[in-house]
Amino acid sequence: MKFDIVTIFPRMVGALLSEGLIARAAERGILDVAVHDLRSFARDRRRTVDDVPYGGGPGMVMKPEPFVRAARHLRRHRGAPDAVVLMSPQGAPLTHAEAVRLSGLNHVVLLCGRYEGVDERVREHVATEELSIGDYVVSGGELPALVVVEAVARLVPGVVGDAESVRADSFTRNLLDWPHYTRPADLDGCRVPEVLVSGNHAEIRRWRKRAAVRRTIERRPDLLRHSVLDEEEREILQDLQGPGQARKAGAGI
Ligand code: 9WO
Repeated sequence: MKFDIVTIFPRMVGALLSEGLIARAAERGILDVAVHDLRSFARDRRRTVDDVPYGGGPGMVMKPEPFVRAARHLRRHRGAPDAVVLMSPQGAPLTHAEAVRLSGLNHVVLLCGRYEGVDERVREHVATEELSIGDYVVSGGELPALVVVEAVARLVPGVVGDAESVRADSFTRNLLDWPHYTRPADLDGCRVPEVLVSGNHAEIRRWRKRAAVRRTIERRPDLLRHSVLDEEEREILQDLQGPGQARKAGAGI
């Protein structure tokens, strides 16, 4: 799978891509992630990418032409993309389902904005879609674009060594993870749950399922509606939500 990231901070983005899972997948030829300096698509000597807003107001707006030229350049040199994504707080929320959809594409371009915003015509004529990573303020699209690359790339076969661990990951099933422990078994009196050191694998499996279902009930009851549960987990859910169980105030389930 091929990603192209367009940004005024190519070194910032490149630094995060040069280590870890993504870098290893790129070395192995499974991923091709390229970073492009938006300023190199500016035409003036100063390499200007922003301008004052029409209608007045504070701050600067990113000019459309560098994005238009970047998209043209990428089309010519990297091939026609399947999606051109503008990272934006106005975009559709990034979810596991969205990541799955994008992981089925061959070539995705990610456009990163800065300043007060991006000229609306970039949205309308360059981008094919907009994605948000959540309802909070960040200063630009760079970290959000990296979040998208990482969330999507992990779902590309071969990027994560152990396919089972991708399948087991929480949001594949809309169920939160169970608690994890490693040595020591006793940390200044805080002991690892006895069942995990018992060697009884059926019991361990059941304990983990119960812990995952309980956590989802307590922390993310909104997920539970979409959870994909096996029969044992459904029984555990019924048991935990049974008539004898006080429902958590405001849990919304
Ligand atoms: C500022 C603002 C102020 C009051 C009310 C709403 C507001 N939204 C913004 C805003 O969107 N600022 C952007 C910050 C302007 C362009 C650069 N910024 C940005 C954020 N680019 N991309 C993101 C982003 C955030 C979350 N997910 C994906 C992209």
